[in-house]
Amino acid sequence: MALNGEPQVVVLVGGVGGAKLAHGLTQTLPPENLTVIVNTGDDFWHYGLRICPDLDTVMYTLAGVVDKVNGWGRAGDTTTMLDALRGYGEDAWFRLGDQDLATHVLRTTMIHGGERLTNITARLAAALGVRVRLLPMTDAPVSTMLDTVEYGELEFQTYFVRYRWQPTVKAIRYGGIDMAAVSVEAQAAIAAADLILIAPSNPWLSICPILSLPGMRDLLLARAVPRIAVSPIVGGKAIKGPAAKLMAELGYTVSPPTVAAVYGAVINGFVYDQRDTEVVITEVETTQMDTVMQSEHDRAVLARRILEWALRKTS
Ligand code: FO1
Repeated sequence: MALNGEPQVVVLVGGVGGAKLAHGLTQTLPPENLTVIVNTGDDFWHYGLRICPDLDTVMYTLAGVVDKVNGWGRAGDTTTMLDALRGYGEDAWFRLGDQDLATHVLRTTMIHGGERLTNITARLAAALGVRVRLLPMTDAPVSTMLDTVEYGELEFQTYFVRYRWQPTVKAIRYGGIDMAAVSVEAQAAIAAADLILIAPSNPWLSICPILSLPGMRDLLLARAVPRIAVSPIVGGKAIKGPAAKLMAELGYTVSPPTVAAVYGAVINGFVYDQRDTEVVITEVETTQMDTVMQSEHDRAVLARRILEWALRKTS
């Protein structure tokens, strides 16, 4: 426990779904008690800029400036630059808003200046008023690559945005992962955590890149604290995005037990939705809740219920 008597919580997240749970946690915990570790496997270079979509989605959500319709990008953003690119005949398939561009320009400038992504993120997040600790999973470049039936191997954003996650996926790899280290900041946060959460993000596209960092699983397993994942599969479907489609393509049953099995020994507790009535999971302690976060109130309620359950249970 921290000096303020509240638990120190680390949450592993991807983009939109993870950002919602992280936001719910900020409504329940003091900012100094929360560390959000974000997937960076979806980062890429685009028009010479380093874009970190999941990091930015979480940062904008926690700063209260996210576009609430899309769940990513900045609210009220314009697309003057994008329209100008199209005027040059560019396809411009990745919608970069004008305000959002400022984030990428600054980040890229700092990267070229030799700054670590961890420090860059801290500076950008602080300027936007984010008070919790927001950490990229690593400072090294990692690229989630999808081997598809239709197009061969695709970089994540090409698969996800350009082809709207329609290609059939045969295999996934995390390029550069062997050379990527868990940052000292992420290591310290995990070492000090009273509770480790895995958000209802896509297991293969958002969470497994984090868990695949060299040493990460051992860091988590070394902590005799509740380590709890929340299922992103509700009623046989993904709440958002390609999780269910991907699961089926990779040969798995689309169900909460598959998610729990993918995390294996990394978790000792699992939350799945109350709508899933015929689920049997024996390997870890489980509980059911309403996990669908439609409103900001839902986020706070889910976050509080998870904390109450996690801190009541023994690991
Ligand atoms: N998602 C889309 O579906 N279409 C886009 O054009 C798009 C642009 C975009 C720009 C900045 C940013 O931070 C995120 C953006 N996203 C877009 C979302 C993002 O690519 C995905 O949601 C995540 O990478 C998946 O976790």
